[in-house]
Amino acid sequence: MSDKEKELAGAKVSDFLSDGMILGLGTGTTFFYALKKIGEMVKEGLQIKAVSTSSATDKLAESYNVPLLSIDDVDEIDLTIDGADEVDSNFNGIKGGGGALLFEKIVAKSSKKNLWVLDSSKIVDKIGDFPLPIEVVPFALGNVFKRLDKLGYNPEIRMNKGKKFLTDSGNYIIDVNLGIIDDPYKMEVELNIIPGVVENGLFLDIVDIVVVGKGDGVEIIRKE
Ligand code: A5P
Repeated sequence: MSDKEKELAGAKVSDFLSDGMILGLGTGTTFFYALKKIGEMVKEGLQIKAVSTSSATDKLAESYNVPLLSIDDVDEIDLTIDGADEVDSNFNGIKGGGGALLFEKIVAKSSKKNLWVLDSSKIVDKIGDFPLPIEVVPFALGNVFKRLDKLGYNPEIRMNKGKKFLTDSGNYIIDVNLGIIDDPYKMEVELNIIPGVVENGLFLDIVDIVVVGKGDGVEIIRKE
């Protein structure tokens, strides 16, 4: 993981922005650099409005004077920019390392285009090495945990400073350690039909453009 690569990828978003756009704003340490660049461009006169995916991004966007809209105020988002935890060659990924997967997926699926900014460590042959986050309503936490354990998915309740990590929706997160996910489409359905599961961090057929910081440069990979 390299901060320089994150910064290079984040700054490259300038190539994809134009006046009048409605943007989706992701969450995370790589997206931070993208938002910094968006903030600079807004300061220089870029006219955009944006929908945020987390309370952390709300605060940052406000500090950069990026005008925010509620998702209810927009029919469609032109471009959502976000980070990711892993991406494979089929443009499928895992997200939610920062815990914002639910709002991120809602915003991503309401967008005409999705662009991810990454450092080069996030590109993998097959996704699944990164623990897959599953957002669960509090009532079902123990119940869902037991089901995932029985399935052999090595669940762990996400913690933060000694307390259970709480999402912006007031839910908890269980991370499952799967190794390699051979069939992510089957896995997505299998997880989301468990009662009490709100969403999982598999982002399949969502991203269109991946901007990867690589050493001193940036590679742009587009889905055909
Ligand atoms: C937030 O919940 C996540 O989906 C992030 O977008 C993802 O974890 C990537 O974050 P970093 O850029 O901080 O690694």
